[in-house]
Amino acid sequence: MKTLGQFIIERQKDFPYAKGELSRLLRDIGIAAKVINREVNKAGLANIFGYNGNTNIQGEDQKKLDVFADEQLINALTSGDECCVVASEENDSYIPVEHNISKGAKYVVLFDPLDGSSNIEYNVSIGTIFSIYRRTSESGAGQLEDCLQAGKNQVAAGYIVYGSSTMLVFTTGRGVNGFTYDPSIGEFCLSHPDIKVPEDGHIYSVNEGNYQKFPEGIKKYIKYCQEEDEPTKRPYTSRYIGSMVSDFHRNLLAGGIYIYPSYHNNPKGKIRLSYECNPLAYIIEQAGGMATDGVNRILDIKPTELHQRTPIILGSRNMVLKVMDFVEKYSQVALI
Ligand code: AHM
Ligand code: MG
Repeated sequence: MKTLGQFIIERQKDFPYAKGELSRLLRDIGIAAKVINREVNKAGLANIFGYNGNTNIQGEDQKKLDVFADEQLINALTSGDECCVVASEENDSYIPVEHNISKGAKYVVLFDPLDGSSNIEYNVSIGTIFSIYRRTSESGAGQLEDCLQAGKNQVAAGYIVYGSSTMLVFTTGRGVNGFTYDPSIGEFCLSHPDIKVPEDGHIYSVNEGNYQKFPEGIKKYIKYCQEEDEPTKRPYTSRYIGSMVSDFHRNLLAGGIYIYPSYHNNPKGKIRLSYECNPLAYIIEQAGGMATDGVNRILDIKPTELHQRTPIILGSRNMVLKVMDFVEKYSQVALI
């Protein structure tokens, strides 16, 4: 059995000039994940359900657990020496780490502290998603430009899913590895080495309640998924949890596709480019899958604002290619 700590140290040997900063960063995220996991698991007992009375920058009501997870990650990341700036879905602005200026901190971490928060009350899987970049600014504390990098610049990305068991899955650009939390020893242990997403999947995940508002290409693809066709094993199975990280995790292992498209009063969709789409796009590509907004590769999109949203289609390669065909054929206007 290999723990996350052992795995990280082992991998670091492959980078002879690395100073171990990225390893320490991943370890810090792993520790924050354990604390968040503990609170998520006892949420029904502690007074931590419900709203805290505030709204976040996107106008969404904040829940107590969202805020708790956010604080845990900010503390874990800013108390180490590695980060020059962090930014989170729950905060209006980025947070420069002033006290790390003299230490030459070079990493930028963006995260969604608790994805799928509409499910918190109901014992449904939720997760944490993170994305790590090297800074692009030259000096001082990290700045907005460091946070507005295209996803292809990521040096690592991952997520933790708090489900029937808790798992941490991450990539540093050399494959995807999954670790299951063993509460009896308090460690994440390697359980899913070198994850590859099946090229052809049979699960589609989309909020079909919005069907009438979707672009024509997406509507046609959903109908395609529902048609009977023996050779392609259709109809496909519909599964939508409403926690992207959980839908993504299942589709990564089983093969499938997650779609959150634009719809008419919401041309950019709902999902945030830097906190959710980029890290999951990096992981899916590392696992052999694809991620697109319908036209552009997600990892090529250069964000212009911190909380930017984008339509997203990601998962098994052949399923994503199929959606792109439908989009090209039926949606006169590009998805974005
Ligand atoms: P959140 O980060 O505030 O939880 O929002 C993102 C979530 C995704 O996890 C999920 O797939 C989607 O929003 C669900 O939205 P909808 O209820 O519109 O289908
Ligand atoms: Mg989210």
